[in-house]
Amino acid sequence: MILLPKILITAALPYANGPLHLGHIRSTYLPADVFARYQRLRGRDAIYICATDEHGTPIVAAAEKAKTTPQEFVDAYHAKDEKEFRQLGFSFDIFHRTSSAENRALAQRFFTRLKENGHIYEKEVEYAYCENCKRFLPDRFVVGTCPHCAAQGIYSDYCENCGRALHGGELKEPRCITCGSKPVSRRTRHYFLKLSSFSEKLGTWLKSNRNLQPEVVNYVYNWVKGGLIDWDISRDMGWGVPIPGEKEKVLYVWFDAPIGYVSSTQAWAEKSGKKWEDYWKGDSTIYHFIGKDIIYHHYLFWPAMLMGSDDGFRLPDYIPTRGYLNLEGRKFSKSKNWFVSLEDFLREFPADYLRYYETVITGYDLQDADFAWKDFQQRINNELVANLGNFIHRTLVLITKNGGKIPELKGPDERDSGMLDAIAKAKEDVAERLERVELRDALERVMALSAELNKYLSDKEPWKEKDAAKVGNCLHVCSRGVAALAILLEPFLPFTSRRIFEMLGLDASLLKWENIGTEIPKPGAAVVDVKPLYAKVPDEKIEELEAALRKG
Ligand code: B3M
Ligand code: ZN
Repeated sequence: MILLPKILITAALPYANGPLHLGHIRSTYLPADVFARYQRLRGRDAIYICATDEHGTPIVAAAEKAKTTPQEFVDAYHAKDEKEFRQLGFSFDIFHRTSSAENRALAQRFFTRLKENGHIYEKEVEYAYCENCKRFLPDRFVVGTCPHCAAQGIYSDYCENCGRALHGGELKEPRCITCGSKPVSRRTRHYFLKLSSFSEKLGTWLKSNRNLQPEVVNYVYNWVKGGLIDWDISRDMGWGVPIPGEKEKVLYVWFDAPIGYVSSTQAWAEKSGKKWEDYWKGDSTIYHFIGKDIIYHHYLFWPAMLMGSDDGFRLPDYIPTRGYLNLEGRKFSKSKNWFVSLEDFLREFPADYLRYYETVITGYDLQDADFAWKDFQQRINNELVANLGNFIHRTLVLITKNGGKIPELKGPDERDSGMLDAIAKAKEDVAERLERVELRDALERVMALSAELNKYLSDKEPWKEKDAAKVGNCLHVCSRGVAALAILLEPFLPFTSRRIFEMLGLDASLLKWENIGTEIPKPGAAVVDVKPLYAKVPDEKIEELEAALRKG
């Protein structure tokens, strides 16, 4: 038996605290899905793990606002997220939850081990308390001004302007989010992870792991050099993973959230008769896809937890980190109604339109991108419809008119053979880019192949050709181009890919990387139910969507 290399792919766990929008999928769920699909096409043992992040003040605050309980609230959003992710074709092996029994048990185990290993201590602290609401005010229960960059309206655990994790009591001009009063200070006992004592190990790891993006490592390394502050991992509240031996304290959501990657793998392994340790503790490669707002947590907290638990865990191999998505030049904001939800989008357009557009505007870097309806329309109409859709449809219609069967290749001329070579070359180029997680470049390379095929077909003009063998050769080559495109596109546009396979009468079991450029479909096979793949996005639709956005 050949042992396949194991690949573990995770995408940051979405908070189950509100509807997903176009920005959510761009940096994490979509790139991770493209990558996971590619790995599976190569026949590798790759799993894609995700879950909803269901603890913490973001959830409690949102549930209170919606006048419901945290449990009911997360149940509803877990189901909604799962449904929308499925509609987008995200191929999770499991979409689990951090409130699961597995996650609770594993988070408690991490806590206990870290404590036994001397990495956790208890300390009395002064903590923000609202006398009006009669509760402590951790994290998102308080807003104020960032002590580092002076940005306003910042939550007390993280500054979304300068990207720093904040510590209790640091926030300037704090206010209770519920009643707006100024919190007082109360003493309470908290648990701290000695992050400071991991500085050296973390620094060494950051410098030695060559797979990490240098632009990220540089600034994380500066944080380490600047001195890491011990991390407060307990909260005085009821919603969360209970701290062993405590009555009214739970673990900070950022402690149990990354553990959700592991516990969800455990739940998947349990169901599918696999060993989760093979992916987390064995000879595997671990990829955590994240957005740039959670760098601190994945490059420092999480590796420190893994190191300190001393439980045989691998450290992350790759942490592909990408920038944010804006909407027509401004930040997405639900409260300001500057927002397009996944649900809204999927009501108007096929999932592959979004997968296409977001991939072509996203590089492997921290750059932000902009979702603009007009740009979206142009990309879809000029690239997806006019290049890809047009080539495939022309080919299949010509084959239909020519007897409806894939012709044989008999004595190809130089141009025919050259086109087949170009398909083989594209296969290599695309693979090389995908291995490096350069997904946009890979998709651009597939589109370049499609353009080449289009040109080949136009230059050959089989509709004018009298020599039946020449016509046959051209359509044979084009049909192989169509099949190759279907496989090359599968990671990016899975719905398109399957539809092409149906029209070529190909079985889905042939969707394998190794079949790119081979003689599929076989000569003599019939094309089936040929229809255009795409429809143009009309001007009126874009005007309508722009107007809806501006109206709020
Ligand atoms: N839920 C924050 C976010 O949605 C957080 C990610 C957890 S990943 C372990 O970006
Ligand atoms: Zn209050």
